[in-house]
Amino acid sequence: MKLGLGLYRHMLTRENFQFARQAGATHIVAHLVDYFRGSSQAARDSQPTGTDRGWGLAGDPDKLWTLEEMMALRSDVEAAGLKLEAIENFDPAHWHDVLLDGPRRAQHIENVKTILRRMGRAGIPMMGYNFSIAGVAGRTTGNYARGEARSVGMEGPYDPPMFNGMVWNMVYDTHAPPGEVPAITHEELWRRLDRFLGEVLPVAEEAGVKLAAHPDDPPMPFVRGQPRLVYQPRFYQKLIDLNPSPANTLEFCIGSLAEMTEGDIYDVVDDFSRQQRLGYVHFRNVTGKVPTYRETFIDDGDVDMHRVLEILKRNKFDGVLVPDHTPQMACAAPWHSGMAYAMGYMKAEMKSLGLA
Ligand SMILES: [Mn+2]
Repeated sequence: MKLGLGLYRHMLTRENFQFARQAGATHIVAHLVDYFRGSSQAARDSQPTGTDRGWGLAGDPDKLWTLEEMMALRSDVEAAGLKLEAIENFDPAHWHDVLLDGPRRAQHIENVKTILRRMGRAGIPMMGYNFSIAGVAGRTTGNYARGEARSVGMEGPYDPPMFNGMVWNMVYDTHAPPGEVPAITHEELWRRLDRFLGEVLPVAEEAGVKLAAHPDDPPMPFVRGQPRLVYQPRFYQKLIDLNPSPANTLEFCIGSLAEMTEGDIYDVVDDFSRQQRLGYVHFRNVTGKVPTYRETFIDDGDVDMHRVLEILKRNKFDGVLVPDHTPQMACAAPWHSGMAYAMGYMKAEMKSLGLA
């Protein structure tokens, strides 16, 4: 089992790679989407939360991530003594009509295939994604965590309408006509996912890249009136069963899974790690369940993280764990200190189990 760190796009710097290495990480998960672009949010050093207009503006629809930039990123990561394990999340600008089943769908499927082929050539083995229309929306921030640390949570359902030109909690079209994105059914969303996996997984396999699906965050049946796919653990099984490709794996988020109202988190970890379907793991803790939960320090939530690691060890999971999110600590470097705390804890737990 390996310790990694996830870095947002603007954090993909030599200094942060060194920081990751210093905190004991051996792997990096890189976000290439700039979630904060054009946003009024001041805090780029925290996870994005946004407004009812989403996090920020999606990227350039005509500029896919190039092979050159992927190779440069990999080489920068390796220069710091680390490995680049995954890219996390597609840019809504590149694939919005796959999610929305819109007029540019065929082009957007080609975009995804092109990205996967380039990742394969650049030697990046994993692509984390989240097949969601409303995306990571509806969370609040507050001094929720131990010692009044600033953290993220949910305080009830979130169903304001989703404006035209938005998907996945970002704006991809600033000139979209007024109005709302019509709601679809859960069945329709599953149909879209099935079609996507059927078209894209063979290309992923050929490229030597695995797709890894994040569950819904927050795991509500609906957000902004839009249905969600994986808001209970049993829907993760449905996703796996949709397509037997070995490239059909999970971006296994302990936090989101623990926020779900069904299932026992330890059984869930056992179940999916036993099936060898974990791509990589978001290793974070939480207290409460939807629609009222709070993200906590790693040792301070409902989940016994040591027990989770024991189960992963027993089932011989050999992939990467990243802290995902942590509360912000009261100092000059709130994000970094939160991450350093989580990684130190993880490293110690892994050592105690003979895993690091
Ligand atoms: Mn996560």
